[in-house]
Amino acid sequence: MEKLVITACLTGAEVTREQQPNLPITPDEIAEAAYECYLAGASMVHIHARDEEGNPTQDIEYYRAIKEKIEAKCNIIFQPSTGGATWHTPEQRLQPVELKPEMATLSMGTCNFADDVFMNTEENIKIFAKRMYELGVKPELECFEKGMIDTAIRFIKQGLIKTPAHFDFVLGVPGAIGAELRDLLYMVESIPAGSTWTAAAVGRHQLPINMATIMLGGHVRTGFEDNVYYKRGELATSNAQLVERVARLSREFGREVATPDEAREILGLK
Ligand code: KMH
Ligand code: ZN
Repeated sequence: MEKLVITACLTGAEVTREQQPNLPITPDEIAEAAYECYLAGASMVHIHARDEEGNPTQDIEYYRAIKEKIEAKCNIIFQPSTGGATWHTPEQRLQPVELKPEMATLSMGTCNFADDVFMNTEENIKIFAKRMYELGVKPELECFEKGMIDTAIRFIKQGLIKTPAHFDFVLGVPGAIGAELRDLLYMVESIPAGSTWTAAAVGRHQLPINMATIMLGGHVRTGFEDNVYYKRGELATSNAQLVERVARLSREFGREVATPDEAREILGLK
C-alpha cells in the first residue's frame, strides 16, 4: 500500500487555550509544534494563524512568519488555511496563498458549522480556485458534505482545478456529514479515479476515522484543530502525541509513513 501522508492540524480557528492548554498560538509555538510533528512522522502541517490575543487571523504577515520559522527547522509541507474562521471575509481568507505555498485548503461549499454558517459561495470558490491555479498552489479540496465533492468535479470539468485532485473529507462537524464509517465510504467512493484523499474527523471520531483511513489507503489528518483529547477524559499533551500514535498504528498495520519528500511525490507537488 502507498505510504501514509500524515497532516497535523496544529491550531485551528476555534480551539482555545482553556480547552487545550498546550495549543500552539504564536508563530514560534506553531513552528516548534510543526517540528515536533515532523519528528513524529507528519509530512504536512495545516496552519491557522492567531494574533497576539490568540484570535484567529488571516493576515499574511503572521502566515509569512510561521512559514519562515517552520522552513528554518525542517522540510515539512506548509499548508495554510483559506477557510479561516467563519467570520473572516473572503478577501481576508485568501491572503496566505500569496506566499505561494505548495498547497492550501479550498473549501468546496457552504454548510452549517455548529452555531455558525461556514459560507463559501460558488463565486468565491471560483475566485479562490483561480488564484491558486495562477500561483501554482495545489488546492486541498475540503469537503464537509458529499455535494461539495460534486462541486469539485464540476470545477474540474470547467478547468478550474487540475487533476489529479486531492480531497480532504472533514467528517463530524455539527451541521454537516457525520463521521460513521459509512459516511467515510460514501465520500471515498464519490471522488474521481486517480484522486488522492485525506480524512479528518472531529472529536471522538478522530481516532476511529484515522484507523479506517489507514486501512482504506487514504491519508490521515490529526491534531488539535479537530480534537484535543488523547482518549476519553484525557487531554493530549501535544499535537505530536497524536501524530506519533497514528504513525505507530500505521506501521503496526504494515503501512510505512511518508517523509515530506515522499508526500510531495504522492500528492503531485513536484
Ligand atoms: N475554521 C473553519 C470555519 C480550512 O481550514 O480550510 C474552516 C476550516 C477549513 O478550518
Ligand atoms: Zn482548518
